[in-house]
Amino acid sequence: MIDLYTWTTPNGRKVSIALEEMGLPYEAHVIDIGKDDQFAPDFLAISPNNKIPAIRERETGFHLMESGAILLWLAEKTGQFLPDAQRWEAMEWLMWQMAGFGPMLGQAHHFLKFKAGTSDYAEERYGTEAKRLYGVLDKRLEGRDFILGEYSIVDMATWPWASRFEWQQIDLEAYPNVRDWYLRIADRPAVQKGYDVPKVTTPIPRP
Ligand SMILES: N[C@@H](CCC(=O)N[C@@H](CS)C(=O)NCC(=O)O)C(=O)O
Repeated sequence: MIDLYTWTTPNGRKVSIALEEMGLPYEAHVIDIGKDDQFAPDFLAISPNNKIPAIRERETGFHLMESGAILLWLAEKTGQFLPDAQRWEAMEWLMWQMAGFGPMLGQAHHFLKFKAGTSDYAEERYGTEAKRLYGVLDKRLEGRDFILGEYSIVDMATWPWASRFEWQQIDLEAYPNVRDWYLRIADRPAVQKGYDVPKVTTPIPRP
């Protein structure tokens, strides 16, 4: 049994989607980052960077923070969604997501949505960077159904960030390979279940 400490954000949804896809038993615990739950000493003991998601394996006490590390651990544990022959390609695109198609889009959320109008410079910088990243993903998906060809933890890491395309002022019609990939994944029952963890918010956005 895996305890998942999470909230209704892209980084949290990566892990609930993976747990659903892998069919692993888990219990989700709410860490409401709007209420500073992430600073509680019990949570900091497993997530010293005070960020969700984090997991703990109940039987062994083994715990992990950082969504990319968690996805890799789950994939290795179950032998699913991390093709041996493409291990380093998976690392390459997972690191791309963790370092770019996540942190940069997070900045876009702040300056294009939450604090729109406060900094022309930041809006231009992160708006342009968001479009550049979607362009990179669109090119990668040319001739592929998923980022590695077959569905993998790399898609599970990347898709939840794309599900905020409206916040990022991204028109998915301008990135047709991304749009088709996005909808292909949105139609998966495990993704729909994982999206609603730890609680139901809005329906999955569709272009
Ligand atoms: N690199 C981390 C980032 C996690 C992250 O940024 N989590 C956010 C929510 S999506 C958070 O917990 N923020 C709370 C805070 O910064 O205090 C990961 O991928 O797990």
